[in-house]
Amino acid sequence: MAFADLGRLGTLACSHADGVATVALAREEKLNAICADMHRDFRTVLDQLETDPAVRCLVLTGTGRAFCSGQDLTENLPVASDGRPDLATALDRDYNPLVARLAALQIPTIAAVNGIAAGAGANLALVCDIVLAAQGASFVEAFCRIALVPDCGGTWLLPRLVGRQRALAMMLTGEPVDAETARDWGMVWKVLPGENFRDDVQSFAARLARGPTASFAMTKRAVDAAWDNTLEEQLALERNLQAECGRADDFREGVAAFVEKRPALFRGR
Ligand code: LHQ
Repeated sequence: MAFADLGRLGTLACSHADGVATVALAREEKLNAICADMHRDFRTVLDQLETDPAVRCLVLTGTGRAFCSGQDLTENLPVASDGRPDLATALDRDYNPLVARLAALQIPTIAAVNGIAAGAGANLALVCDIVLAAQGASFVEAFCRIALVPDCGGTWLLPRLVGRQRALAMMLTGEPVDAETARDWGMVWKVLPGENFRDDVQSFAARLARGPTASFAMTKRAVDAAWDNTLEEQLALERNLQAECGRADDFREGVAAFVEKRPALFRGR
């Protein structure tokens, strides 16, 4: 099976066009709250995204007026032997693998935040490579409102994007941050008008899907490794990745296209 064959998959609406896989959270009545069924559907989708060479960019978005309201708070969570909620199991089994697999994808990932992104929903957006937000969208680190710590990598991602103070202020107050502020703080790449949001996102994503996918994957790897590397280590990594790019078909095509004054036709290899 290919990603393009998935179609509507329980709680996720999947579509494929021009190398772009779009996965839309589809539980509108609960603002796309994440439930156990959605985790099951995500596992199926990720199996395809990780292996389907026709997919060269992922767009994660929401149906209806919200992006995602985080964990479905009306759903029964795992229970420990003493009868209290066992949130570690929810993270070990569902959320942490989801975040880790999204972060490890070898294609550009875009969060198209069409409306409110709360709790785990906000942090799922931030784990994507590029966040596009519609005017009127907002981000809420809602965990403090129910006496939880931010999860889904939020405590790792948000301070890196906006700095410690803004991250902590969002996490300790639970105040929503609007799309324009999120852009000014570095959580969002661009804010787009709401009317044509889905078309504009598709055009942007299709441009990335036509790009040199293998070198994009290496760029992601280099940027992610940089957090823990010295400059010297990073220079060595860049050297090795550049050596690999230099041997690839897309480099030859990129240079040929430049010399011939025509657009490059990258095949992602
Ligand atoms: C919802 C939800 C929702 C169910 C709206 N669940 N129904 C990980 C591991 C394990 C355990 C715990 O958590 C986690 C990670 C997390 O994500 S914790 C954080 C969970 N999320 C939240 O705390 C946010 C809860 N939602 C809200 O605060 C508001 O709904 C927001 C600010 C998102 C939107 O507010 P409004 O625009 O005013 O909409 P609304 O509140 O009226 O919601 C519309 C409907 O959606 C409503 O249902 P109803 O039947 O009354 O129309 C809500 O109950 C439902 N809904 N979020 N997470």
